[in-house]
Amino acid sequence: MERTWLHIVFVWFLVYILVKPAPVAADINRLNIWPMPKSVSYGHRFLYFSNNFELKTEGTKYADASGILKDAFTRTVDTIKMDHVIEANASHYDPSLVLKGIHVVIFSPSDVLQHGIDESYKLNIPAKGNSLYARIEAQTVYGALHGLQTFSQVCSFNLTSRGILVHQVPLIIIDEPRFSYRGLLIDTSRHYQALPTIKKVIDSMTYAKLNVLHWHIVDSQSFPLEIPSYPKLWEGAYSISERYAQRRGVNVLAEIDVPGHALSWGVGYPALWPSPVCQEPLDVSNEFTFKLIDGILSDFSKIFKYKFIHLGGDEVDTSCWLSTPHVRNWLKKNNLNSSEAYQYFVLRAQKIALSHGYEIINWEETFNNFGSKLSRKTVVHNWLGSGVAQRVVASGLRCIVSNQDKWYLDHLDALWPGFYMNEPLTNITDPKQQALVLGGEVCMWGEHVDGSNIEQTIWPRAAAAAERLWTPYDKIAKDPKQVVGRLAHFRCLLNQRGVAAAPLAGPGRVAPEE
Ligand code: CP6
Repeated sequence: MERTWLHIVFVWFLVYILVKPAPVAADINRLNIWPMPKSVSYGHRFLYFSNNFELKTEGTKYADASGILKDAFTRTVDTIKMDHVIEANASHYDPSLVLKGIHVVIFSPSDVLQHGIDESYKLNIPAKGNSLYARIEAQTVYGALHGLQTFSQVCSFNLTSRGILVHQVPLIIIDEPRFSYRGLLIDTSRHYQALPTIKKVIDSMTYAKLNVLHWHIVDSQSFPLEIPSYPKLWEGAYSISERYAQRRGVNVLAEIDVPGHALSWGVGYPALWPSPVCQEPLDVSNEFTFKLIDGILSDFSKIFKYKFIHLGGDEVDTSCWLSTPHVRNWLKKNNLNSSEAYQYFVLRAQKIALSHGYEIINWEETFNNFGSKLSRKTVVHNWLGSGVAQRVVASGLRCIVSNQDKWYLDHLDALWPGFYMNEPLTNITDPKQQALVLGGEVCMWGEHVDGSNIEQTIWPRAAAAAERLWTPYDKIAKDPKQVVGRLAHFRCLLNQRGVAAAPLAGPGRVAPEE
């Protein structure tokens, strides 16, 4: 009898071990930070996230007069409380271990946001002690903001304890971006984008540590922008978004694309059109064209404090300049053919931008056609194909990578593994030339998106590029399959934060594993 009971217990024990259900939710023991930091050392213990989680700033050199840190801290706590990643097997925590808050120490007093500022941070979460605080150290407040984002990703809601747990402790992270320019293009010309939509895009960028919003403000289709010097161009406001982005560590790169892609300018000022049947490129023969560009850039310089301005210069078809009599006469008088006139236009616009204190970004056609004539303060923005970056940096100019077959979000059939695998330094081996590649940018052209679908078109693919731009090369997975679970987790986090990121799986896609 006794032997039979023992037998039964033993058999059931075996059955339990063999058929124990697999955890259904995210594996809390996997480090689910996206983008992966430069250096991480972590344990497998848990802390309770205090109900009165607080910010301490003793010893900091940064006064936070404008409340950037305080507001970011409040947003972080709100976000953590919204994130409901429920994990299955966090059974071994000690309820007496409570994380009371974060102690943030910033060494620079300045809150100036600019290209190339120090974005590094250290995050340390101890696992033992009487009074437990996480600690973030950073040179600038914007580095500290990245630290808060990373912190939010090691917190999750636990169903068993009905509270938030901080996991992977003890945790020590030392982090900084690989590239200083990590951009996302949005296009407000082809479809109207409401201010709340743009603000939400900015918020979601900070989750993936993207730091440049390239705002393709105007194009042929519309001029949704107020220019105080030229009131007939007025249609909408932009200063609020600029400030909103700056407080979140996101630079705003404003673009006015000239001389092509500018038909809409002539709706209010028809003199900018060479003729009623030739409405673009802008009239190169008219002084008013350049006076107006000067007025726009003068107004921009009061609002857009990023050191770069984007002057476009792409897809310029000059054929109707030649068929417009007064422009043709002007070309003849100045002894210019039409491609020389295109060069004249771009270089003159560059000089105007320089006179307002800006450095310039131009699309790659300008480099391909007259690269040696461009201002040395030009950054060439690649979009046509690969190989250009190599030639740009060999010529000593700086470059941003966005090749259309890899990083164009409006190519809806382009899949996230392709975004993940696009390497900006392909075939660039000389460290001096590598340093001229400022980074890259994913482009969300607006022909097919508006507020109804912009989020799921940007995410999660932009996140794949964000890791490529943030994480050191030697820590980037060689095979996207190795990161699919972690990316699926990040996508889920975006959903919980109210961002409609699309699923990773689908026909031909690498399937999520959770
Ligand atoms: N608008 C402007 C666009 C594009 C460019 N400039 C574009 C071209 C080809 C593709 C996607 C977008 N819509 N102003 C090129 C930089 Cl495939």
